[in-house]
Amino acid sequence: MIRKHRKAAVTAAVVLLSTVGVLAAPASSGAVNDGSRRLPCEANSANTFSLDAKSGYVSTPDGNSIFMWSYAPSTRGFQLPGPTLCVDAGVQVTVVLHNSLTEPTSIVFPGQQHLRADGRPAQPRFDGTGLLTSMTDPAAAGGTVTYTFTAGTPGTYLYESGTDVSLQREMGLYGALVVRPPGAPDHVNGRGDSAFDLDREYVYVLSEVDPDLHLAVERKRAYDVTRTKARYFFINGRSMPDTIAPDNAAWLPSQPYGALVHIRPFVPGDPNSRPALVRYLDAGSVNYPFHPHGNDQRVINQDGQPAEGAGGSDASYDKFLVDVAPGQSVDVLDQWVDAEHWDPASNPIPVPLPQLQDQIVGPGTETWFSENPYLGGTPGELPAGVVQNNQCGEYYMVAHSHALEQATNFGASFGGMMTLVRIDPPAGCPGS
Ligand SMILES: [Cu+2]
Repeated sequence: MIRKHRKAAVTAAVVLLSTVGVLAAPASSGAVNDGSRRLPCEANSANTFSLDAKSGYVSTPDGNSIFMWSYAPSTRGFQLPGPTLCVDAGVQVTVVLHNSLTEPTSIVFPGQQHLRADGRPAQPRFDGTGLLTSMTDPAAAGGTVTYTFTAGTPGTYLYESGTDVSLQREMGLYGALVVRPPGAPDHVNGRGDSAFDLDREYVYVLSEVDPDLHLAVERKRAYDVTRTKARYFFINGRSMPDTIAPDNAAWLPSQPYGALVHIRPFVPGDPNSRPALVRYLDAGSVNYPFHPHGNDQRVINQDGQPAEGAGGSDASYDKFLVDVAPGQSVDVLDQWVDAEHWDPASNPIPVPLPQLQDQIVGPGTETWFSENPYLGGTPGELPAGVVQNNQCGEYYMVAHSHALEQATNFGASFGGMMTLVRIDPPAGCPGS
């Protein structure tokens, strides 16, 4: 496994050079995409959102163009996934769904309470033979339905189609709903130990598509949703290397959300030193076993529930590979500790620091990767003759689905459900 990962890291370096470095040039500041920004999400004081179910296209890194359905914000164009909606727990939320598709569609809001459709308690629909056709009231083609609900407990949720689900989910009708604890947007839930850095908050909507099925739907040909074969695997509607491009990259007009995680190493005793937060959501129909290289992630919240034991005791836990099941959400904290602050006396797991040379993964003598949660190596410390290709001594760790067929673009390795975690030197990175 290690050998495979090291090989992957080499390729990551090549991909990174060509994508982060070069393509970041159009950014107005001229800075490299370092992934720092506030979570792009829709929020307003009325907690009212207008979504348009419509068709559009997404692009894949191998040059393909896939016909999709999604929930577009009514004020903007088509996007995949649907817009991330951010609300506080307990508030009344209104979602107006306009259906621009040619068949009925709906939205279900798992984990939310008191769901009503057009003012009436939401109801499932059945056909004349008693078969379930929709888990909630749909909007007819060209029609509108207004949903209201009370936002559930703090955490991360899917909103997705409840109609002809096998097809409509595959076609892309899903998005993320982030429910925050009132008055504490920088916490995942009501627990004090769920604090995170608001400039390092990421949603990963995981999904996959079978392009043959999408083409059949586009051309109105027959298809069989029980015989799909996924070829593309998305984080936020993008595949590697598009996943590490910035939010709203001009060359991905219908795929606005990036997935490059940016971390500053943890500094013990510094109240401003907080972990990054990744909110995983599985919008597909199979499990996605996701992991970053080099470090565990701390699972603190799942399906809108804190990892908590009896009497409110902390039941969060470290996990190397987070297996996200269909419909599930898992919220994790990401944190690295730099070598300077590594203390073998106080650390319960005495992981030996690798030699600088062992952190190098070629080709030749280039630095990219440490395979270790403890970072070493600032530009001044590098051995003689070592070339530094990155910006300021930062590390890049690969993070991907470990079901390796999900880390491909139509069978080509090192694509699909994969991204990078960037860890800066403790002092920060000038110019980023
Ligand atoms: Cu791996």
